[in-house]
Amino acid sequence: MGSEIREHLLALLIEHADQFVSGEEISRQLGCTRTAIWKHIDELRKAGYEIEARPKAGYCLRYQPDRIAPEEIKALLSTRRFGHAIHYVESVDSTQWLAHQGVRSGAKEGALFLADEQTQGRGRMGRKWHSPPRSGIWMSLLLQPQIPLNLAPQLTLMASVGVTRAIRRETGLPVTIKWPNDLLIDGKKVCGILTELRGEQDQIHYVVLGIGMNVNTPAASFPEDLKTIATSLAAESGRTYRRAKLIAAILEELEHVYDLYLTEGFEPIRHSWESFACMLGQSVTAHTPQGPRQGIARGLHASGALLLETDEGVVVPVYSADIRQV
Ligand code: BT5
Repeated sequence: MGSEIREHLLALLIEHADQFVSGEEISRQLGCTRTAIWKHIDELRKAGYEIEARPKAGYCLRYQPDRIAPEEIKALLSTRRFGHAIHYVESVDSTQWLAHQGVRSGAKEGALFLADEQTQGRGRMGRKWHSPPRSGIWMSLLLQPQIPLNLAPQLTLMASVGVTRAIRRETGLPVTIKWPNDLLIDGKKVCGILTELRGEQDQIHYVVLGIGMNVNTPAASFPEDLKTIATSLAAESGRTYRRAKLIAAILEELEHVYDLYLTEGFEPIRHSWESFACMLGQSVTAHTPQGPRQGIARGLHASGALLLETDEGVVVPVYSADIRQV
């Protein structure tokens, strides 16, 4: 109950940031006493918010720390279901693990699991994902699409379209997509997407969509092996971003693109994906489990596979590979 009131109070202060809201108005909107409000203001201050209090004028939010606790995100969210349930922890091995656990405890589609730090963040095929404290977005979203198992790879592409739109909308940075799941700025990786699913026979039980994004990470702080291949939104733009605002935008764009996918299928997603793709028309090497293949990246197959035109002029679909520009 207390945290719900605090969520409302924060939402109200954020809505009127840099303006005074009277104690009377707050207690009317929240349906609680002036003493209760004072207690919640005190707690928000302890969490790092600067809230000015003036007799007669009321309360005014002067500074918000870059927190990603549920109330921060919910105050900015306008989705119908994504992110309505948020499970936040300060530190965890992997938010993917939190989400799989969440399903066992009854979490539903749209539930979000996020952390300020991951100690064992993971990428695809057992690779590691560097997830230092408070500088990025490390989150996992639960989906339960009623689609056949063989269409699951389309979900990663769908997600990369949604996340690209969110970054472009919030930052104006020229993010592009490298097949299948890398979001790049100027050739460097700013975000990766990991889709893990559980299913049986031909039916998907659920999907955990993991999103890792470097937001305020200073370029110099990346480990040596990432310095030349990774970047952050802040490193590219020279300014910092509020992670809660980015998360709200990601959830909104993801919900929009997911609903489009469920109602109209993959075709509109395929078009958007191609408009954001960074290597189409270029010579690439696809490092597949069967060995390297060279060709020109031509676009997306209806299944989500990458279409590669070989030297012999034959167009072949590539289902699993790491792509490098030649
Ligand atoms: C990915 O794998 O790009 C998927 C990353 C998904 C991370 C999210 S965070 C929330 C959720 N919880 C998790 O535990 N995971 C998900 P892949 O395509 O395999 O790329 C991994 C490679 O990217 C590594 O081998 C490094 O070369 C590079 N890399 C690692 N950390 C990075 C970072 N922070 N920024 C950019 N590149 C990174």
